[in-house]
Amino acid sequence: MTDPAELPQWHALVAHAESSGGTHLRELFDTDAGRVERLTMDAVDLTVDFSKHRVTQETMKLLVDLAEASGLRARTEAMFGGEPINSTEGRPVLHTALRAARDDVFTVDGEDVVADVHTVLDRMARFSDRVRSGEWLGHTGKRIRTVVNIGIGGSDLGPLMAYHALTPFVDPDIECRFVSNVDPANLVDATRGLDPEQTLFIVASKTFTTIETLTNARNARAWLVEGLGGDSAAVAKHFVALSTNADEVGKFGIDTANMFEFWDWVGGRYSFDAAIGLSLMIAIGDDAFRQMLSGFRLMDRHFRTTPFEQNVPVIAALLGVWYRNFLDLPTHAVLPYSQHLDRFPAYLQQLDMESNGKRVRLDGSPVDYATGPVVWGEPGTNGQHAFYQLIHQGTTVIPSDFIGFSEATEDIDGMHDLLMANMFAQAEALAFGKTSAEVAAVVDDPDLVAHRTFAGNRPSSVIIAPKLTPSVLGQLVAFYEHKVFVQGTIWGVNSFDQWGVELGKALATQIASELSSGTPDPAKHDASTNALIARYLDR
Ligand code: G6Q
Repeated sequence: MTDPAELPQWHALVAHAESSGGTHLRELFDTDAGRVERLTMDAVDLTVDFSKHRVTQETMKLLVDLAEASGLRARTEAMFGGEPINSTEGRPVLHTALRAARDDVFTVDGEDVVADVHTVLDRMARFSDRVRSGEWLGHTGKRIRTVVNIGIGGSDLGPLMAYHALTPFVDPDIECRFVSNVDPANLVDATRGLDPEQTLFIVASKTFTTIETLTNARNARAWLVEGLGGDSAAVAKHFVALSTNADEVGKFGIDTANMFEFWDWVGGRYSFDAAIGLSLMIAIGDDAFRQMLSGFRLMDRHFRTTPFEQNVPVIAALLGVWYRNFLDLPTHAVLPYSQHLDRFPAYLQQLDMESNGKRVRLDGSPVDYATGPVVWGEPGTNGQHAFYQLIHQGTTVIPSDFIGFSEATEDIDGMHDLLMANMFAQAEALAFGKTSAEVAAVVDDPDLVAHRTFAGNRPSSVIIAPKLTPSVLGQLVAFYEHKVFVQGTIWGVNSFDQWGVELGKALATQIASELSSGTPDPAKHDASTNALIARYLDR
């Protein structure tokens, strides 16, 4: 397949970066009066100010040329058209069908899947209504007060992130907790203080073979049965499953009537708008959940139909490619100015790094250019008092996304203005800095001038939406999903597999049997691992 680094459009960007990549944002703003208007774009309810990026009109044109040359249009249509673009697993990639309207059509092997999607959504809605209203009763006849989602990776990060994000929409009578880690502390903490009679466990696992999830689920079942006097019939009213694998769900002992299915054309990290979102739906209700889906759908339409020059996920992706491949910047920060988005950076970390952390192209040939960046972040303003020092004055330039909202979901005495003032100030300071002449004019001690100078020229996007509603959350997530897809397309990698997790899993299974039997098998490992195992067993 085509090596993108061999394309003339790539070479043009290399040359362009050499000749103009260092131009300071101060100069870019001083010489281009139309810049802010031209580089501020709308997508549904999101407004994104891309003007503080180190790009000119020429840069943007060359990047769009690269997108065209990469076959982005054809691959986008192949994704929406249900073609098996996840070629290493031979599967279509149709998370966009999960938020289809009832009369939309998405086909897999010639069969429309939208009716199936809505059948499951309607079942989820009936179930969550029953739990929320108190009609669904536990084994001893009491209503459910706590829902514990047991899942990991894509079966955890999405519902957890969204549950935090939509806190103001959560039913105060039902609490959700999340167990993911095989560290026993996670399950112990999540069940602490809970009444088994009023607890519902949701076992969320696409494959239903994930060791962490099944281990936690088995121990949760033991906790429940013991708490209910040893009656294993209690499982029926206290365990439901979210999975593609009915056989394994049945073997675990959950009635498949209490299983909410999804399909192998949904990747784990793209699945919380499918059945994996059941805990969220119970928390916020069916209506709010569907508003979230409509937000996803509106962003899908923006992505599929808007010309590249105004297409917000495409532009965000191209800027990321510009920094990663042409200005050699290895990381990307996501900095939400919203406490409710505290898990959003972690969620995006998986979405981006598991999707584009690849070193071979679709055809298996090695890449000779950088692919996915390291994605990281924390909410502001907290990050300002911790790691922003490095973003402002460190030796690594870190392109950043600031995310904020015009209106607080719940304000107290103007606090929201202070929050947003900080966000605007950070983006301004990063871009324009403070010159040594400006510092010298106000600082008495000349020895401090260098320390107090800010070079600036540090790029960021500022993403603003009216309010963090379910619809806006859907829009934000779909925006990043499509951004990641565009970058994967340009790099020619498969953004939908994750073979990188396999080797560690296989080795852990081997070592787990050595630890539980107390019998190390040195022939299986290197000297360092053998020494660590021996030390652990010598406790
Ligand atoms: C996501 C990955 C991975 C997956 C977990 C859980 O895209 O595939 O994070 O979600 O490994 O897998 P199960 O849902 O099958 O338990």
